[in-house]
Amino acid sequence: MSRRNNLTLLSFFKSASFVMSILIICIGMLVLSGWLFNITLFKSISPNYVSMNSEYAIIFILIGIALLLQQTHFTKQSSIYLIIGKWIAIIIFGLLITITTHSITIVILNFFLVSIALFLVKMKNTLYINQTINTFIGLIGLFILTTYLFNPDIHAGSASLTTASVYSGICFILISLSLFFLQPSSGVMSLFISNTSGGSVARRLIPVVIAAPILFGYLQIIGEQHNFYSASTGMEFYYISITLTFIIVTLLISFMLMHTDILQLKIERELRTSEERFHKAMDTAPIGMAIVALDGKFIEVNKALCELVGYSKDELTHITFQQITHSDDLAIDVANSRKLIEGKIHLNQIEKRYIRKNGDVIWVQLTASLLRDSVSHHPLYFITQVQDITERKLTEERIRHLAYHDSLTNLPNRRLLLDRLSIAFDFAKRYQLTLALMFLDLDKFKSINDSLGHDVGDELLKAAAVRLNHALRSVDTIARISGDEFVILLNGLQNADEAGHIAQKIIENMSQHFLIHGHEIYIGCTIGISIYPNDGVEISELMKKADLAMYAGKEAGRNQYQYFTPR
Ligand code: GH3
Ligand code: MG
Repeated sequence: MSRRNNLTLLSFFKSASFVMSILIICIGMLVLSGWLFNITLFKSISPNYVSMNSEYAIIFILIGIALLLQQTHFTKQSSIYLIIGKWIAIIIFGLLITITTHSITIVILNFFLVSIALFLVKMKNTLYINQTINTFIGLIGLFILTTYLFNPDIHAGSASLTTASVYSGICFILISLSLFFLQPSSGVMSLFISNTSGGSVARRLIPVVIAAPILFGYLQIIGEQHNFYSASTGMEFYYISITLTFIIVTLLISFMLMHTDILQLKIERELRTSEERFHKAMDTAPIGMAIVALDGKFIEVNKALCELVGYSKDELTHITFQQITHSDDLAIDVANSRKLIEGKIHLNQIEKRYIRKNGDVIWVQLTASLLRDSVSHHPLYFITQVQDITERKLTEERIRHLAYHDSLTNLPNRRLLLDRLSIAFDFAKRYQLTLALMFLDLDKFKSINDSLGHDVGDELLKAAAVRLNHALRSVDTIARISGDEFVILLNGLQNADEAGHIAQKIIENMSQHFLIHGHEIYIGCTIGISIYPNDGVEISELMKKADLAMYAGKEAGRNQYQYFTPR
């Protein structure tokens, strides 16, 4: 049963209780007016009509009013009605004592119970006693009603079974239900609307509770027909045993329901506290946490996650994790989520990037697991933990950069060059491409150091690196491998001659003056070129040959390029 249904049912019970109280008053008024004005209407319907005692009718009216008064909400202002309601219950009790002097019947006993129940209603700690008494009143009401209904001699005239029984029976059932419905969400009543096992047990007990008094009513009629109760003591004995049985049945049912109810309340309370504890823990957790639906929607998020991604809780619960994941990391994240659902993995642990609300990219370590239904094992949702690792990632990135780059010029170093060379050579081998390797050394660089100082030398190296970089295409690699020595890898050449053109362009470029710290510096460079596959197919061989060609260039007067194999 959904929460909405429960609420409709609750308001239905409340209005039912109100209607029943009115009905009790109406029946009381009807009987009373019949007595006052001596209406013979009923006698025409049933010749052996015996009216209900007028005292009973007055009591029923009072009960109805007491019930109505107690239906007002228990607030400071309305508590006066509750008190009046209770006083009426006491008055009924007093009235009953006077009636009891005439006779003690099952009806009188019931009236006593009703007044006690009315007194106890809405009192703290008496809920279960009240509801036990209510059940009992209902059982007796049903019993009275069924003894009348089963009576085959109804028209032949039976002294004890009269129309009065019908009124009493109906009224007692109405009182019992009305009292129950007064507190539709507490005590035993809560079970009738609960969708727990306690609730289903309670609902299944309804037919049993109704069947018991009907059976006893039937047994009484059978007993009477067969003169089973030969003496009046026999009848009394029967009533006493029924009453005892009802008491036992009522107590048993009440105890059972109370027990399940208390257990149920305890479980609910424990669930609530554990849920509260979970939310508190989640919200105070220093790392980002989220409960994510299978389609990726954030169901619940904590403060830390909101701060991490820069969205408010409300904003975040309206978007999916896919929407804030960096597009390069999306495929792996989605694939892993699918594997989690399929049960192929138990944990999705990846490092990924989120795009913050302001557009910044952050790195996070994501750990996601899947929560499944404990019974059906159906996937319910992901539980994810998100840790900010941007700082670590940046440091790692910096370290990696340092390991592969020259710190002065920021160009690739020998290590990265060798990596790129091996990739390029593999590629060239497979597709039969021509590569060129150039060794470039600045001419008379030492003299700059000596005349203008090491710092100016450094700045000149940096400026030369920038200029070289500009002269080349993005597919080419330029590395600084030592002092004033650079290596250039030219990819995808049409032919070996192209390398010479590029070398010439570089030499012309480099021979333009540099302006460093106010000094106009002229520096040339010499380039040695080896060609793959013409000069060799191994990296070391081509490196060596380019180096040799460069030295040949130096010997030949510098500021020029030389092929290892002259063209
Ligand atoms: P050549 O034309 O024969 O190449 O003459 P060179 O003066 O350029 O001599 P060589 O290439 O053999 O020497 C390079 C010099 O570069 C050696 C060293 O003093 C200097 N050097 C090496 N590393 C650095 C550096 O990081 N900064 C500076 N400023 N100078 C460096
Ligand atoms: Mg040099």
